[in-house]
Amino acid sequence: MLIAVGATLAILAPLGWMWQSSLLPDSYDVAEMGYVDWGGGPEGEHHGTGHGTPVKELVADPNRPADVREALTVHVEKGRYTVNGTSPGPTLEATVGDLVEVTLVNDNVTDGITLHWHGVDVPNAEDGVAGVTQDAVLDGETHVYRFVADQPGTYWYHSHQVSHEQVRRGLLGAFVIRPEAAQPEDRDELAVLHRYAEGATLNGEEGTTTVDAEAGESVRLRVVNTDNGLATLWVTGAPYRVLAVDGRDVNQPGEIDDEKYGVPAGGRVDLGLVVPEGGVRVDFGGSTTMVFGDDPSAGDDPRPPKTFVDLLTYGEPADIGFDTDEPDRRFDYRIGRRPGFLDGHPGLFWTINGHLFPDIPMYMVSEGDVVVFEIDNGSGENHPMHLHGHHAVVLSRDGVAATGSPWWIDSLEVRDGERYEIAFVADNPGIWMDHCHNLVHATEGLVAHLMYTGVESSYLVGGKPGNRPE
Ligand SMILES: [Cu+2]
Repeated sequence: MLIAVGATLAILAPLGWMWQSSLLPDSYDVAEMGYVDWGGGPEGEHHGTGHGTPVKELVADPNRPADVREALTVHVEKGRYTVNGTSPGPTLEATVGDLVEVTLVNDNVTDGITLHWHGVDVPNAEDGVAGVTQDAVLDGETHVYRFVADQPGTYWYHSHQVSHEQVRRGLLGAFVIRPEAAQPEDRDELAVLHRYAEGATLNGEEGTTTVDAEAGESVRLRVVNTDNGLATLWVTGAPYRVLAVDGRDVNQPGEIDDEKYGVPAGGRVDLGLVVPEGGVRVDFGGSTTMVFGDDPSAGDDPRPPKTFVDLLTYGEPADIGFDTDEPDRRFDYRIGRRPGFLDGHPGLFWTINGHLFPDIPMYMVSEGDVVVFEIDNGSGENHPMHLHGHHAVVLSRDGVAATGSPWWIDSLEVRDGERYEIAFVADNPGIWMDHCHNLVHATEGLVAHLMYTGVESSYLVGGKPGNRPE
């Protein structure tokens, strides 16, 4: 009897301790959670103790007038979010160099909302992460975002408050930054992929979207994956090129004939193609389709090619502008999975370097550092990893060096069993989320942050605004 009680206690006591220690306070500073990882670089001022620049002061030039002004009003009805009455919301457009000013209006969302400019490397206070870079914008409130659209490309905006719910239910839209000079393509088309409760859509429409294009026209097709999983696309009737990935041009992209392409969750790709006599068709996972001119498949659903385009070898090498041989910081982002507690709830949760949220690394950098991350996924599932505020270049996958065009990403599909090395220059001070863009996984603990020395936090997760970034 005593042995049984002792054995039970031996199991229950540590479990009780694990449960207790997983409980999150009502409000907390992400900069104070977990442990500090200096990545082998110099240890600067510990965050939280210094008198650094507050996140809220990291803004665009407040004296510069806006070139583009928009107002976006978010409304929720029967669990469906709209922006200015539609979902996807209106496509924002700017020309490179414009100062963009967006006024977000919360019409009736009781949880509060924010806007994150996915892939646009904005100043930290404009990044739209509730509890990290701002407070959630509550019912009846407004918030103004200001930033320079400094890189042409395809981006999108979405909520980063209760994002696993609000994004899935439609709080999103595309954002296109055009180059100063006219593009060489005759046509510029957008394909925003989103799966609502009713099914897969393309620019909000189910099934086939037909574009009335003539043979000989060249097309830039901007594909935005707003879902939680990889979007697979393939082209029938003509070869295609990958012109840009995550808002960065591919150097000398070659013609692709018989390969499909995978867009990670949150990622974007610009495809280039020329409409042939007889038309061309793009399939997105089979249930939505875009046809230019006639449908070349003539009634049959074309089968996807067997292999994916591999960006590790696609295109031609070019200078990336910095040296990655001796980085200032080198970090591990090792993803695993194990049973445990998250805020008192038992479950199977993601780990980062063996730790469960919130006992995870705070990756510390200083401005100007060359930073290398090794992302290693041994978790049993794929993870589309998204670093805010920066574009990183892929150095290698599973130890094999990249030999194609510089492969710049803000959203990277890291399949189970894969190991990537990526590098970037720390040139945008702040506190930046570095998380999985399968937003359900983010709620299951796959969230860390990159923080600059000399910066201190301005906001708390939880608290009165009920900030819940995931
Ligand atoms: Cu994930």
